[in-house]
Amino acid sequence: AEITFDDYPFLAELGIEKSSLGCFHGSWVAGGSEIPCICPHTGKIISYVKQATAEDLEVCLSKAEEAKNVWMMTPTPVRGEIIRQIGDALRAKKESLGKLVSLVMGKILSEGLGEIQEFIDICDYALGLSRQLEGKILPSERAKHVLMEVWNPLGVIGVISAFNFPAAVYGWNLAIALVCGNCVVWKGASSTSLISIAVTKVISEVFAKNGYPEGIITMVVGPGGSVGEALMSDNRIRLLSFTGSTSIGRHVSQVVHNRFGRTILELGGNNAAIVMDDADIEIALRSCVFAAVGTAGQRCTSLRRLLIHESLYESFKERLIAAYSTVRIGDPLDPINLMGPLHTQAAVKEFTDGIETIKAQGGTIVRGGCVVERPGFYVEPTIVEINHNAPIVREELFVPILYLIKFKTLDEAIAINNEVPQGLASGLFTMNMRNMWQWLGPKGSDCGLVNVNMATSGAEIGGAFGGEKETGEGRESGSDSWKQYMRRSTCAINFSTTLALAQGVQFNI
Ligand code: UN1
Repeated sequence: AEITFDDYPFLAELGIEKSSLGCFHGSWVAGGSEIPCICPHTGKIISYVKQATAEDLEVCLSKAEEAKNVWMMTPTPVRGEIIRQIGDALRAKKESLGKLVSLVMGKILSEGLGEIQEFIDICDYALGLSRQLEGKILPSERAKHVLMEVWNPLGVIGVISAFNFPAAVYGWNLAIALVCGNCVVWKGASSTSLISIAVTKVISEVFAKNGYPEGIITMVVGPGGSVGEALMSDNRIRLLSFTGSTSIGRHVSQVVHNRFGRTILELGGNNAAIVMDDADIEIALRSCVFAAVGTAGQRCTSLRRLLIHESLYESFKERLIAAYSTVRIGDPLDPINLMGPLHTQAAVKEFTDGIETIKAQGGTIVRGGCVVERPGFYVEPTIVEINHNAPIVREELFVPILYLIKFKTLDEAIAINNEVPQGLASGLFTMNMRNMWQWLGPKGSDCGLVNVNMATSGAEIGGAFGGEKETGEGRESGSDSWKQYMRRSTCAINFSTTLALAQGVQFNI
């Protein structure tokens, strides 16, 4: 079955057709096989996309190599102005793009719109950066010498993004990479290819309108095995930013590092929040429900493990169960709903398999646990009581299953927070400053995102986003993440009339 296009006028507004070509390098092409794009709410086909081949990717790469000569020589504030225009073009289409994200990915409209807002925000941020990408001048030990740092673009970078943030994660990488003077080759998730296409249309128009060459931004929809591998192994890609599973990330890391390319890896999370006995319970409750149920548990920052102090364990559990019951599930485009479907049928299987494993490992389902009998890929948001040592608790299930774990002391809770292989997001609810500073310090949370009175999801673009351990490496978005998208030259300059060697070395010829 297929959807009726007339029911979704925003598709036409965004130039989406019944059949699209999945590669852009100035023109739309694609020589590969066709894949359907499925709506997770109904299970119906939205439209078809023809995938790119390795040959199509090759054209993207060679055009990018060509275009970098223009883009990297464009003054940084002028690049900033182009990014400002990209932000404005996204603002003009925010409503339709947000709806497309909801239709294709399955997240509720408010989150779909939020994702486009995140893209707009990072454009604003990059515009500001365009006047601030700064180098240092450092003291030299030699008279009349200067040590200086100069930052230059890398050239061409690759972005492989995931289905769950089909626009924003590209946005973080794109805006920062562009302001730094790089061309960007993007491979989004195949199942969200309509979003890659719509976003690329909006952005490429800005470059074309300003008379820039083709190839500054290019895009491919294609199989990981051929197109993805080609992108990873190509020496022209100086930096590859990859978002996805830890197992694929491990492979990406090996391939890219084997050729001494750089990576930013945003892999699995297994995020915990700790509710202390002195917490503001209202804030803790609302924040944890959003983090666990929001995006149907399909954020890498979603709350997976909720650690509750023993003194309020039972009462907090009851309130959580009650709060879950108020979460309306259904059509993500209907604003009445707070939770949409899972993204694919495979995710539903991950959920049902996960529930079986949880039961086999001694877990108890205290709420939910079932597939919702209706069209589309719906499951119940689920709460489980389980021993923190159960093997399943160390894995990331990318579905709305929340583990409740009881603890006695903060030391014990921090140890549980840190005992999993992943290290992305974490949150502590407390009103006690001693607890807070312990949490933020060397013996506190070992994650990349360490929150207080806030659960694990919903980071702002101004900070550096990323994790530790099996979550990968590198940071995206704000703070000084831009440095990863540039190469640093340390420049030693002699303006004296003699030759002086460092460390006082004498070498008389
Ligand atoms: C992701 O799930 O891949 O912090 C990214 C958040 C969002 C980004 C999540 N701003 O939850």
